[in-house]
Amino acid sequence: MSVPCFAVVGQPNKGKSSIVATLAEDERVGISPVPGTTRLAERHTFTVGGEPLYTLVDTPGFQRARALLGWLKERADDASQRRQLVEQFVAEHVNDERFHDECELLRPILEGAGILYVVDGAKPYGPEYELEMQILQWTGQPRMALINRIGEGDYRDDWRRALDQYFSIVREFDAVGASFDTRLGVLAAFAELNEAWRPQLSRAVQALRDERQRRSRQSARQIAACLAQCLTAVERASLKGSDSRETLQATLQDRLLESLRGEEQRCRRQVQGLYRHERTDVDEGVLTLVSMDLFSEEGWELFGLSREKLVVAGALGGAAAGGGIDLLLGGSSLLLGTLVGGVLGGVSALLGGREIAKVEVLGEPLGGEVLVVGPVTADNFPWVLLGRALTHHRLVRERNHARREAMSIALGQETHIMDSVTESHRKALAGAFASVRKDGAGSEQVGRLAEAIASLMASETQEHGTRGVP
Ligand SMILES: Nc1nc2c(ncn2[C@@H]2O[C@H](COP(=O)(O)OP(=O)(O)OP(=O)(O)O)[C@@H](O)[C@H]2O)c(=O)[nH]1
Ligand SMILES: [Mg+2]
Repeated sequence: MSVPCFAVVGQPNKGKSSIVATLAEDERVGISPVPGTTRLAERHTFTVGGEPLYTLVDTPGFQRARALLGWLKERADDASQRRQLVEQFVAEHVNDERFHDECELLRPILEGAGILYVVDGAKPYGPEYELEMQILQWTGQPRMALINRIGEGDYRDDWRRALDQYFSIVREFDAVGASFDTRLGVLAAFAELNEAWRPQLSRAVQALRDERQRRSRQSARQIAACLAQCLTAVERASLKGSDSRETLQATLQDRLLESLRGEEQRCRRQVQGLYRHERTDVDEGVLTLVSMDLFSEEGWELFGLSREKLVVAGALGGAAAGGGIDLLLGGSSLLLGTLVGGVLGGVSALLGGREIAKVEVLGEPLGGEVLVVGPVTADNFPWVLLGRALTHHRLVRERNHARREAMSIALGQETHIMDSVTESHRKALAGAFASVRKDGAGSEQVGRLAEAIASLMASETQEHGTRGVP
């Protein structure tokens, strides 16, 4: 069976390429405010697990609809000849620069693609559009119209009245902001266009749903692995060299922070990869707010490091780890915060004087001593990391592939993970954190953590549905 194929057509700059990018989940599609960006018809096939589900063809906009329709009308005696005439037009004008764009956009339709005609519902309707609609009608292919509003104006009712004359299905579709459910709705509407496509498109809708769940579960695993790494990370170096202990300790602390940041970055790239948003990752600046310094006070505040919340997190997650380690070290641990300076000092103060990370000197079997910095023992640390990871995941999951601007979190609007986590999730997570801290980042501990995170994500999705970022 051939893969259902749709040509996305319309005037220049109406969001055709944006619709292709969103529906095909392809962030490489060229989109820009400059009219005439798309010059050639280009196929984008949406696949899941290597299986092609449907194809969208991005096309250049109509440029000379009046001349084209004039040509057709001059030659048509009756309706039965219309399609054949459109074919003849394209055959005769392949090398005619004046009709380059028309030939490009008509060719995939004549090859069997369904038509998705895109208009901008923020701009007034005008009779010039009718020329295009007639040309499309003459191809005889199944047709559907999408009203994409670019801007504040609202002429949707006028558009509907006109489009209803030429298209069996008319839908509104926000190319840039459409939710996952809206996307599925459009695919279901495609299925109504042509009986033959129905089984494959139903399959595509199901595959998309399954894929979305798979991505969530995989993301939970990635986040769990990242958290486990961060909770167990240590840096060590021999005290033999010429550096003073203070200098060496500062170096190791820097290295530890660097490795934690690296771990978080790596996790984000993996999550974005799962959602086909690899490109967003290329520009680190794109994630400015999300990628804020792990150890700056703002970073902690972003996820609501208030005293009460800290107490909650501490009581549930950190009591065993914190107390146990202090005992184990017999007082040799130091307050990492006081050493890193003001910024961490602030955090440390909030922590009520408890250490942020372990620092100790160990004897080596062959003599000499090593300085070990880490792991981070602060109670709230895993919660902060998890809050950041979940926020990032939510942004990525809801982001359409037509968006080209930076992905950012509006500071202060984000709620703390503690506010939305139920008691049972909180307990499961706290237990999983404690077990990683106690027994290390082995597959059993990571698996347990992944399960707790996946279960939290699933409840979030149920609560928020598949709407945008809360
Ligand atoms: N706010 C908003 N902007 C949109 C929407 N759809 C498209 N745009 C913007 O409109 C501009 C044109 O979008 P494209 O998808 O490149 O339009 P096109 O129809 O493919 O244009 P050509 O290839 O030039 O024919 C881009 O700057 C998009 O970001 C939308 O739904 N909302
Ligand atoms: Mg385009």
